[in-house]
Amino acid sequence: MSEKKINQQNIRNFCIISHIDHGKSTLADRFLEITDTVPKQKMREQFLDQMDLERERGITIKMQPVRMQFKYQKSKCKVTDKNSKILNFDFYTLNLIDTPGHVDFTYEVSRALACVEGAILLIDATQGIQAQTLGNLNLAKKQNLKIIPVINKIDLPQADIKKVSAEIESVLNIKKEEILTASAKEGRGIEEILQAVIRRIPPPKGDPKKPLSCLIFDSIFNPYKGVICYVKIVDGQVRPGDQINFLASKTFCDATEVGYFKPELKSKKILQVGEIGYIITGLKTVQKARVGDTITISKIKDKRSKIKPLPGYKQIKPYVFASIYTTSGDPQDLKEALEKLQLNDAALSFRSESSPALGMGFRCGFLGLLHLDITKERLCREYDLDLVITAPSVQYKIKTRGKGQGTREITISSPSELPPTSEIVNIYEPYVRLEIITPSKYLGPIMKLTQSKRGKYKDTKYLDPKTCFLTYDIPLSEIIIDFYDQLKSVSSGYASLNYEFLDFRPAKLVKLDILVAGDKVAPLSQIVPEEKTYQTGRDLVQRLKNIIPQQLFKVALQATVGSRILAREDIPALSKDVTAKLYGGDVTRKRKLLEKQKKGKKRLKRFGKVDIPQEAFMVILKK
Ligand SMILES: Nc1nc2c(ncn2[C@@H]2O[C@H](COP(=O)(O)OP(=O)(O)OP(=O)(O)O)[C@@H](O)[C@H]2O)c(=O)[nH]1
Ligand SMILES: [Mg+2]
Repeated sequence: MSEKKINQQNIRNFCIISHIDHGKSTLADRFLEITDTVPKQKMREQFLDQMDLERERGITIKMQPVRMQFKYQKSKCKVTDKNSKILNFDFYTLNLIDTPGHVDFTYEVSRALACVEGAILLIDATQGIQAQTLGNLNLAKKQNLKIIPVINKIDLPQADIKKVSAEIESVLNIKKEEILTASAKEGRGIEEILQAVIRRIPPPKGDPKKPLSCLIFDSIFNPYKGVICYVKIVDGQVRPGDQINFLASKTFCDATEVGYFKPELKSKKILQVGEIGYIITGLKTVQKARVGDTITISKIKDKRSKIKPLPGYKQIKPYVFASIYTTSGDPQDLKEALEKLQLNDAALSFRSESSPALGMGFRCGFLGLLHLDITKERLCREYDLDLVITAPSVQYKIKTRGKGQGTREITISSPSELPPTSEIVNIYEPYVRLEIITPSKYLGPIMKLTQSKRGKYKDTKYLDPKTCFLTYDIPLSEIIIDFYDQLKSVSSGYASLNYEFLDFRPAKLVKLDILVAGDKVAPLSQIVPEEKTYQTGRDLVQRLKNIIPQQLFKVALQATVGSRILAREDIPALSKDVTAKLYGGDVTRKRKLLEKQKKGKKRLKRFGKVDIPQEAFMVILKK
């Protein structure tokens, strides 16, 4: 069967970007419908959110590419901008990438943006411009992408199209005539958006005659097929059977299959310049097919046309660290699971470590708490592992005084790595630039909140008379835990935030330890600002008291800094036989109960004399 050659001029590659929940995946649904990409009986809401976790939580976590065929008819086109090269009607291949909106997954957005020539910027007609609208737009502008602004959710009674378009015009500097309106839910304005995609976004550049050069923007591991790379063909072409070469990892292998996304994998005989698709490599080691690497053909006839690696992606730095241990299986299984997850999640990092109480485990780096939570869930579900996760921490830089020698700087990502106080000259903690967009009536409570989090006020701008744009420099450790929830609560849900890493700054910090029945529980230690130690310590022991089960003896919970005890709570002794009440009766009932108890015990970890449940390690997260 011969395949129709795709005319490069008739390809459009684009993303949908926006603040969280402004309707990207719902708009993608309507595109899938009007292009007949997904059969009607298979269609479901937010079709491109394929992971169970995404569907349960109603958010997009992974970017998802999909290819559609669209018949463009000039006579139907209501978009006014002129483009003389376009025929009366023609078929176009549209490669769409749906992206996540949550700030933890910005790395997904930036990788998607590097593969396309344009982006639909979606803005909720009831909310207007939000923090990630600006954040994601700036990323798209850095890639010189053509932006198509679309106001969505115009069906809602609170929609204020006039106000939002004035905001887009003044804040984003986009002409009013370029703004489209839509209701992704009701399917209004959808065809007009695709017409604008064809007219306004340029076809991909690239030379079909050059040797293959393609960018890996994502990859997955399939136990039967091996590593599957998601690619954008920048130059040349690739067919099954071609010998390919990964430039950065210096790996050679065969392309066993190539194809595109429907959104499931659909094989093809050739991937040509400008196309977005996949290459199945048969590689079994995940490290060899890194996101950002360039793939080329091994045997290039003309030696002079040596392929240069594509710019790839900035190495992403994790911000939040936590240790993961398995209670049910072999640490080796956990390592393999992390390696496979890492292939599909380029922002995840880990190294092995061991703890006297928990055994072999891994210190993992994440982009935020939602990222940590999602990783934990995926490890449990996709790899069937029982886990203990320690309290999250940021990284610190520490200037230390060695014995006899001068000072040196070390970086730590866990409170247990903090050197003794006598050796510390200075501690530096990470700061971020925090941007908050809020209706101005919540300015007071928001300023109070940021102040209590050690935020340093920088600037206020007015996007319109009733909407403020606030800028702060703030320690990262203060906003990763529950700042977002607190911000939503003080602003009745209206404020939105975005942040990016700034630098490390000196701070007065100390290590707060927790003793349970006299034994230090290292995974519960935290690095906290000196002025907050007393309050944090008291709060922690009070909450732990409700989580750690009663023992046969009295258990003291103490919060300490060095040898100083800041707070103490006691868990009273218990003496109770769980099966006592099951006198007589059926022996299987008794066995069942003991079995259930044993199962519960698996999730407990013994520290000194006391078993501590997993929830205790997460207590720091909930305030
Ligand atoms: N009334 C109305 N609701 C909409 C419209 N578009 C989307 N929604 C709703 O808005 C919510 C979020 O929609 P999603 O499509 O998941 O938003 P998203 O931008 O993909 O969200 P993330 O990927 O998590 O950032 C869902 O409840 C949708 O039903 C619209 O045009 N009108
Ligand atoms: Mg989505």
